[in-house]
Formats: sequence, C-alpha cells, structure tokens
Amino acid sequence: MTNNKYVLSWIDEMAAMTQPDKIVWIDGSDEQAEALRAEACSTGELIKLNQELLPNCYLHRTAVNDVARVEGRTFICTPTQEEAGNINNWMDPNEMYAKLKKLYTGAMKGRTMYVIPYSMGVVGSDFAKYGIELTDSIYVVLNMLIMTRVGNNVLEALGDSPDYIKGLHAKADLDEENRYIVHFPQDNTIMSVNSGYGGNVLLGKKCFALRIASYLGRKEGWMAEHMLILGLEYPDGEIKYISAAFPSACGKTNLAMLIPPEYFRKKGYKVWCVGDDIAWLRVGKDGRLWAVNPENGFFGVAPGTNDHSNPNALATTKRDTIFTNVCHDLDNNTVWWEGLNDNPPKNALNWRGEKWDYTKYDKNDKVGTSGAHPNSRFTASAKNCPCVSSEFDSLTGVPISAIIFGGRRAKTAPLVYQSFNWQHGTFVGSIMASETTAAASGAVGVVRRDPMAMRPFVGYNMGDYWKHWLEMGKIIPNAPKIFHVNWFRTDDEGHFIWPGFGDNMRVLLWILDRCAGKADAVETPIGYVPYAEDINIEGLDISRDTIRDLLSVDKEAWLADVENIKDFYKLVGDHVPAEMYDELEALEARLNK
Ligand code: OXD
Ligand code: MN
Repeated sequence: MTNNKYVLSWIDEMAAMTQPDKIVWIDGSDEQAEALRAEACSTGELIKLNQELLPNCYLHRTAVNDVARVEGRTFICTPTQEEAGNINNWMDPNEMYAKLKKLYTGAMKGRTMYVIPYSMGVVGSDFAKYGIELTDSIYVVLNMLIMTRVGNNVLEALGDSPDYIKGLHAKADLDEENRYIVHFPQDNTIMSVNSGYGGNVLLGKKCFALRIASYLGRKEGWMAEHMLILGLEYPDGEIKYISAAFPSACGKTNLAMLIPPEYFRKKGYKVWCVGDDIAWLRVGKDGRLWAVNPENGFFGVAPGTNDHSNPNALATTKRDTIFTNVCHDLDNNTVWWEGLNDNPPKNALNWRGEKWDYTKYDKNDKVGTSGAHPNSRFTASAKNCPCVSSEFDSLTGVPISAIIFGGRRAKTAPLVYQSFNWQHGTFVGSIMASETTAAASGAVGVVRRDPMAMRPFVGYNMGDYWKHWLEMGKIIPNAPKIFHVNWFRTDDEGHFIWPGFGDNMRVLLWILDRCAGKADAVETPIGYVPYAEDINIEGLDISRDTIRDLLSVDKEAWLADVENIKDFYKLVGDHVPAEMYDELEALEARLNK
C-alpha cells in the first residue's frame, strides 16, 4: 500500500461515488492472482482449461454485445473541441464528468473494487509511466497482471508524487447505450463504464499507452505510436531494430514474431520480438531514436493464428494465457478458433457459450456462425514468447533504424517504397490507408484513411499530431529512415500476389540495406522503390517479373488517391500543417509530370 495522499484521496472519492462493498489492493503476488483465478472460476467468470495441455490457461466470455473496441463511444474531453480535433469524439469535460457521475454512482454496490498499481515500461526506467486502475472486474485484474507490470514496487517508485494516470472502470450493466470510454488528457484521467471487453477496459493499453501517452509525448518531446518493434539479427550477430505501424488486424503480431524463411534461417538470420502493438520512442543521447514496448504481454487476435502464420504466437499461448471469446472444445477442454487448423471440434461451445455446429459455418456471417468470435483474443505473457528479445526489459530500449508504415491496398501501394526524407515520411504516414476486400464486405476498394495507424488512438488534434511528427524530425539528429510496405496487392482474380508472413523478411532486408547505404533504388513520384533484382527471392517460387509488378507504381491509381487524400485532409481540418499540403502538391505534380 501507499501513503501517497493524491492516490488515497482519489480512491476515497471514487469509492464514495461507486460504493463498492470492499476495496482490495492488487500486490502483484502469485498467491493473490491464484486466489482471484479460483474465485473467478467459482462464479463462472473464468473457465479453467485442461491444465496438462494448457497449464494455467483460462477461458472467458464477454457479453454478446461487448466484443470489440467502440470507437463511436470513445471520447477525448479536452477543454475545447479544437484541441481534440475533428477525428475524435469530443464533449465538454464538465458535461462529461456530470454524465459519467450518474452512471458510476452506486455502480459497484455489492461488488469489490480492485486497485491495480501498474507501470507502462520497466519500473524505474526513464521511459516508465505509472497508472492506477480501479475496476470491479477480476477479468480485468488478471489481464492487467499479464499486460502490464503490476505490484507494490510501482507504488514505491511513485512515492509521494501526483504524477500518475488515474483510471476508473466499472462494468455497471454492460449497457451499450451508456457505454463510454473517456479520456481527460489535461487531468491524466481515463474513465470507462458499461464494458468488459479488453480494449475498452484494460486501461493501460490503448487508453493510456496511446491516447493519453500521445498527448504527454507531444508535451514532453517524445512519441507514443501504434507500432510493433522487432530486431533482425544477421548471421554475424549484429541486430538492427525496426518499428512498424499497421492498422488493427493487418498482421502486426505476425510481423513482430516472424520466423525467417528456411534459406535465411539456415544462414543464421533471426527475428526477435520487442513488441507487437505499441512503441514509446525517445531521442537518445547518441542522437538516434530509441524505442521501448511499454506493455508486458500480448493481447492478440486469435482467429488466423496458426503454425504457418505465427508459430511463435501460438507457442506463447500454450501456458499462462487467458482466452477471450474463442471456441471451447469440450472433448479435451481446450480452445479452438477459425484458422487454427482444419479440424474444428465436433463437441464444442461457440464464443457465446452455445452448442456449436461447425458444419453450419458461413464465412459471410462469421459473427453468427463461427466457433470463435472474429475478434476473439489471447492475453499472453511476453516472457513466454520463444522469440522474445533479450532487450525486452532494457531500461533504455532499442535504437530504431527504420520506421515502416503499411496498409492493405489491392492496387495502389507497391510492395515497398522509401520516403525521400523525414518530412515526406511524415506525409507518407499521414496518408496511410486500408481498403476493404471483396471477401470482407462486398464493396471492393472502400478506402479508410488511418494515419500512422493512429486514427482511433491520437489523444488530441490529428493535425497537431502530424505537426509533432515534423517537430520530432528536427530534434533527432540521426533519425530512422521511413518506409511504406503493402503485403496485400492482389491479381485480377483478387488473390494476394506476395506470399507474406515469414517471407516479409525479404523486404525488411532491403529496408535495412537502404538504411546502411548498401542498396540502390529507383526514384519514382511516390518515393524510392527497389530494383526488382535487389529483393532476395532465393528459395521462393516467384518470378522477377512478378516482383517487378509488385513494385510498379500506377500513376492513375495514385492520382485518384490524391483526390481522396485531399478530402481526408479537409476532414482533419485547419490544423493540418502547411508542410503536409506542400508534400501533397509536390506528389501530385510529380505524378502529372
Ligand atoms: C487493436 C488492438 O485493435 O491492438 O489495434 O487490439
Ligand atoms: Mn493495436
């Protein structure tokens, strides 16, 4: 416990409002966690899985109406709407506090309030920031114990300081109409009510480590980004680090844990995972950009995870894991999800906990007919990942050589291109986008712009966020080079051309060669593109001509995209930095030349 008067008075105030029967402090001990798991099993909140096959693994089901982040109900409550910008939902802070007060009053009656002191980043490191989450959910406590660093040492490190992020979560009635995920950046406060789903309630993750942290980063001169961090080890033992931003569900976890193709593996190449979702980046004393993953575990999407797409993630989930909304195989008390293998369990419950008939599965109605919810998850400890980086707990982080942006584009973006410089790279990030595929929605090519993969996660005005990127460029003497990749180009029949997964390493190698000044490139209107000969295709069943196609730049498609970008910049509004418009004009001019 603590004598910190700021912490104690805030907890008193929150307890007076929510009126729990009792208050329990989470100390980070195994004994306490074990007792909470047992309690959750006794109430049905958790189901204990086969402990021989899946030691210390549990299954949880959320309410059927509560299975994903809710962007429409996520608010940034800055004093003025202009500070939050046009991309965020906004409400006047006083009005929002009053609204929330009604929802929280008495919400924990008959329940326990758990106090979770946690750290984002290694406790005591320069990067670390502390938070306290109050919650009435054991599921949240157990997930936070995996996803963050929890315990008394956080309170010791905080000492008497008021410098921590307050987070209040109450499940209340899980009422969708009154579900709110609210950020008050000026008050270091996050309030979440009427949800029990991960991204809405594990307040250290998206709410703190991205929305609040991005706001703090701008104030304090660092960056909080929706990026994986990986280290690529060469046969001589040298390791180069890359961070990469992709929109949700574009394979960040897969890239972060990739296994090199056999040809490279045999030569001694390895990939090490530092993080799969969030990076905090600071300028180091040596003038390079250094990154840490502030999290301590993975909250990964289960469907599609298998021995080909991500063997390391699969191995990570074999112990100490909480599965959420996956399919429950009753024959051996294990779990299953679509894309795990071709053997759906015959005797199983679906993600809703109903008897499941795998023969009725219809891929056009996944939510209705699948065994696992399409957004079902595993919460697993980074320490259990076979390829976790030895620098995972580093106090200083890892030096970043390259930043990669990526999206899902059927035609427009080539396999890879490099920006001309930091300002142009910021522009490339600002125009990031993904397209819906025919399989997903029926409408092909509907573009959603998702700048730096941060559209749902910037805790202030998107235009000011781009300005912050530009400002950061001026204070990093030895800045990473910025690239864009697209693993998702399709042929005329809609099939992916590039094999993806482990083979993506071939593109990473070109990127790192560029950073080391070892590879040439072709200058195109959109940036530097590789010579087809410079992508190593040893051991890959793909022709040079196909690589050439993958690297081609379709000017017409890009000119159409420019119009879409103009509309998006208009939507972002008058905080878009002039430099971004300069870059847009220059791109258009180069395309028209
Ligand atoms: C996301 C996630 O939605 O990481 O981006 O869960
Ligand atoms: Mn994410």
